[in-house]
Amino acid sequence: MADECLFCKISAGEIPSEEVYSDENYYAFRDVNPAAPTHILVIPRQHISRVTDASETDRSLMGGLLLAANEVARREGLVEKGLRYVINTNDDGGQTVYHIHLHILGGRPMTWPPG
Ligand code: DGP
Repeated sequence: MADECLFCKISAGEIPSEEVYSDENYYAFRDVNPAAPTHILVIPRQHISRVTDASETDRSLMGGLLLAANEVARREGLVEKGLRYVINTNDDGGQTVYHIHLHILGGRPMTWPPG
C-alpha cells in the first residue's frame, strides 16, 4: 500500500466506497462522479501508479484486471448491450488518481471519438 494513495485507502476500507466486487487481488466500486448510468472503477489492490508503469512481473495482475472487469460487467448486466472500458493515463490522458484504475462505463450508447 502506498502512503497517501486515495485508491489504496479505498481498497483497504479506510475510506468508504460503494463496493461492487472484491477479491484477494482486485476491488471494484462505483465512481463518485458518474459519467454514465453505470460507472464503476476496477483497481488492483497492489499499488501501481500508471498502466504504463506495469512491467513483466505484473503480466498476470494486468490480465486479471480485465477478467475482474468482465466479471463486474456480467454482474451489472452490461455485456449484452455493450460497455466501454477506459484507462486514462497521465496528464494528457486525463488521469487524476495515480493508482491504476479501469473505468467501466455502461447503460447508454457511447460516442466516438471520446473527448
Ligand atoms: P481518472 O480521471 O481516470 O484518474 O479517474 C478518477 C476517477 O475517480 C474519477 O472518475 C472520479 C473518481 N473518484 C475520485 N475520488 C473518488 C472517491 O473518493 N471515491 C470514488 N468512489 N470515486 C472517486
